[in-house]
Amino acid sequence: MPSPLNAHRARRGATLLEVVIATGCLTLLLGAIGAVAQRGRSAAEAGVSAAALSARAQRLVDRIASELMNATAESLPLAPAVGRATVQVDFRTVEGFDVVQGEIEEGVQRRIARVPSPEDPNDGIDNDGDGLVDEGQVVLVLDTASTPSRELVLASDVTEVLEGEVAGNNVDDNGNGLIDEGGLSLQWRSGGTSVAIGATVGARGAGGGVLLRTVSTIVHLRN
Ligand SMILES: [Ca+2]
Ligand SMILES: [Ca+2]
Ligand SMILES: [Ca+2]
Ligand SMILES: [Ca+2]
Repeated sequence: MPSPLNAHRARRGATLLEVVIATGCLTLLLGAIGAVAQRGRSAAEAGVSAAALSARAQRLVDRIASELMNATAESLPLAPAVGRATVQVDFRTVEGFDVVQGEIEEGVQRRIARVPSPEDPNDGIDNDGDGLVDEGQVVLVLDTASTPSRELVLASDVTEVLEGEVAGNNVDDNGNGLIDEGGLSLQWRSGGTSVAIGATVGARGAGGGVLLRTVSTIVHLRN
């Protein structure tokens, strides 16, 4: 029969063993929870970046459309050649109506243009290592005659060419009717009374691959 002292030691030994086992179980459990949480986080990040990228492309196209919606058709430069699009448009918006002269009052000349990114100059190399080669920005110049120029960056990470297109090969690779169109694609339609807008933005997804999102719309101009 164990003495009270031995019984106490046995009980203490069991308690230590239980603590070791419990700690081991807890470590495994925490590890499993951590792995699940990590997987959940990666999935969420991938989902968010794809959704965020879609939203950025949509916001860019919506903003360009809202600018051009009030532009007068006469203020646009000559239309690009058939089957070609441009990455820049100068325009004037309707500011009011002069009842004495009986004519529309136009505002200052504005410009929407895709320009090279400061971090990734146009040299065929992905200088900033973001997975996009020669991506650019789309800017809105508020007054083309103003010095220094006042401009807003409407979007960054606008690709060099529209999604599916290969630059400079004189072929319509993505089959949208335009040859070698840029990541911002502007094309006059219906004799210059509407403009087709397309834009592709890109970013590196959580999995390391490059995500692209393209949005397009057609806006009818003021006559
Ligand atoms: Ca880049
Ligand atoms: Ca570059
Ligand atoms: Ca094309
Ligand atoms: Ca091409």
